[in-house]
Amino acid sequence: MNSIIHLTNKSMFTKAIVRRPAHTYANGITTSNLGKPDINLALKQHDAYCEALIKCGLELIILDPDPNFPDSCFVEDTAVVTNDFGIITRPGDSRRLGEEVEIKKVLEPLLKLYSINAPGKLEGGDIMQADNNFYIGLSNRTNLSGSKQLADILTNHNYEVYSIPVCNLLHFKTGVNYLGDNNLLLHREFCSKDDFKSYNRTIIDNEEEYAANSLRVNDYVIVPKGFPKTKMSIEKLGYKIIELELSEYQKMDGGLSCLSLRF
Ligand code: CIR
Repeated sequence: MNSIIHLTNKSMFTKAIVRRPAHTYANGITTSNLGKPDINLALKQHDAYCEALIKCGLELIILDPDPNFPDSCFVEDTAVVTNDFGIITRPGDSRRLGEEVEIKKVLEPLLKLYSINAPGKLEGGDIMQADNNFYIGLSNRTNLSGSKQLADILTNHNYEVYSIPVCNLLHFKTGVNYLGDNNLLLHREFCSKDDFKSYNRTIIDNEEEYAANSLRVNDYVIVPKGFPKTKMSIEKLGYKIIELELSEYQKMDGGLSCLSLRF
C-alpha cells in the first residue's frame, strides 16, 4: 500500500538573487581538476537554473556579470538571508573580497541588514538553516570570529545556532543540505555526521558527492543531473524533482545552492 507523505513548507521563498557568470569565469578559484569551463555552456546552464527557480515560484533579481570577480556568479557566499533580515558576509578567500558590496546594495532596500566585520571571515556556503536551527561550518573560508558574529545576530533573532567543523570540503553545504520535514542529505565522508543524528539522514556515497548539494525550493527539490541514486532517494521521500545540468559550475567547485540567494 502506498503511504501518504505530508511535506511541509515552513518557509516559502518568494525571491532569489542570481548573477550571470562573466567572460572571466574560467579564471575563478577551483580545485576540481575537471578542466576549463565553457562560458557559453555555463550561460545556458545558468538560464536553465533561472527557469527552474521561476518554476518554483520565485521572482528573480538577475544581476549583470562582473568580470572583475570571476567567482561572482556564486552569490550565495556573499550573504545569509532569512525572510526577515540578512547578513552581508566577508568572503574568506581574498580573491572574492568585494563581491559582497554589490549584493549589499541590492538587499538594502529589501531587508534589514547586518554585516560580518574583520577579522571575521564567513561565506554563505558554510551556513545552513534547518527550520529554527542554523548550522555554521568552520571551514577554510569561515573562521571563529565570523562564526561568533553571525551566531550573536542569529541568537538575538531567537534562532538556535550550532558551529560545526568542516574537513576536506570547500563549504559546509558541499556535504550537508536540509530539505525540510526533518530530512537531511549528508555526504558519507562528512566528518561531523554524529551532530545530525536527530534528522532523517539520506547518506550520499562518494560517487554522488556532488548531489549532496541538492536544493529544496518551495514545492521542488532541484538535483544536479547525473546522480540517479540521490535522485531516487529524494523522490522516495515524496518530493517533486527538477534535474539540472551543472557541469560548468562543478568545474569551478560550485553547486546548486551557491548560484542563488533565496528569501
Ligand atoms: C570558490 O572557490 O569560491 C568558487 N569557485 C566556488 C564557490 C562555491 N560556493 C558555494 O559552494 N557556496
